[in-house]
Amino acid sequence: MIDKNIYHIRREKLIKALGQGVAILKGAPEQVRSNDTEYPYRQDSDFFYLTGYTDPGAACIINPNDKEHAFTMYVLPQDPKKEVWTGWRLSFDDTVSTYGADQALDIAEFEANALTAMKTAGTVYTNLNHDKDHQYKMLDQLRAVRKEVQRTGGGPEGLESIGSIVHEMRLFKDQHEIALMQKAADISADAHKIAMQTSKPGLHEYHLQAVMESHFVYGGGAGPAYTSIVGTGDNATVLHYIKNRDVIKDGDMVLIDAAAEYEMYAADITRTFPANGKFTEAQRAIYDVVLNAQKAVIEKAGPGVTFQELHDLDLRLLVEGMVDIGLLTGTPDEVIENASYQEYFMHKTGHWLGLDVHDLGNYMLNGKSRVLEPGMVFTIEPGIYVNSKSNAPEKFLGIGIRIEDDILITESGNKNLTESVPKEITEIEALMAAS
Ligand SMILES: [Mn+2]
Repeated sequence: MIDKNIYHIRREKLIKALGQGVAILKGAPEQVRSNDTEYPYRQDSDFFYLTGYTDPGAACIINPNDKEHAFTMYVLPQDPKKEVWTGWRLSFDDTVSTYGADQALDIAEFEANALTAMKTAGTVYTNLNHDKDHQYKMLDQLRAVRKEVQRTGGGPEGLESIGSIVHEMRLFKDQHEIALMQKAADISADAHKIAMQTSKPGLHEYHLQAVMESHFVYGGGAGPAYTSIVGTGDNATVLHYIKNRDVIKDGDMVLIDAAAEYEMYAADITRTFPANGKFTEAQRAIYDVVLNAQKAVIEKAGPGVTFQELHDLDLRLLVEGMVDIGLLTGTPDEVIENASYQEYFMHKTGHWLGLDVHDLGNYMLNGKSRVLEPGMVFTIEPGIYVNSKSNAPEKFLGIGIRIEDDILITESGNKNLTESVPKEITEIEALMAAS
């Protein structure tokens, strides 16, 4: 049962921002997987955020200039023969009452009505996602409407991304969203603990992927929020390693970056642990550097701090640690200046998290790094990756470590949504020894 009021409040905010503009939005298209079968359907995040609608074949027009029908949903009409194959569809009346629309119409009427709505709009807002067919169609219609403007003097000036309004809204999570994100985090946290308890040399990377993804679904999630990364040994040093086919070898570290999507919201967790349950000295040395940086950055995260300040602290601590253990030479200042750290740490400290795992919203405002505010959720995920081809001391080769948690900014500081997954060496070793 969807709480239509949540989406109504969001549309009200959107309508204020639209001014004379009109939002003409299309749901995500279905994607063919092979021949006549499709990938599991997932709604476009912006479309979902404003409507709560998760089925394929939909569109909507949010038009403040239409006093009677400010919010019109366009959906697939009922068709018993097709519904037997793909699932029951709501009637137009039930669509209106379920989603709080002012009217629901056949999707076949969408394009013509979009054209009409454009004629009285100041600016036309639409989704600029991967659905290029929709965007070309919108441009065609805009061109047609602009021709008339020559004579009438009215009409839209241009096409703008709905993201320019909605992504800023999505950056601030309401209580409803935070509850869903906590649930996604909890399911994912449990799955990480299961993976640690399952790991042993001789299994394959995919065995750990399997137990985790099984738990994502068992826990009520839709499945992975992004392609699961389970990398052992040198594979852990490849940032987006997703093959997950290798044997887990004794003495390897296992890096797992995997998390569930729950009710459209993503979690994003990385943990790294020794395959056999005991850290070697070299593994412990690098791990401590990453963990120390990660904990310090979490400690600092709170209202008033900028995203850049978190990254600067992260980089400083990682570099100091890498110099300390002999992974890098020179003073920390020199290493930061000459960027030699980039051999081992080559990504940012984190990213926004929400409906999308790499959630939308700007990291910079007016050319300056964004100041954190309550309701923002993002990851903190320092890492050190020493691949076997690098110039590091022998003992460090083939060790990749990342530790990632999901952080909600609160009035007083922050809340770590994923703190229930062990990350202290003693905790990890204890959990693995007990299984
Ligand atoms: Mn991440």
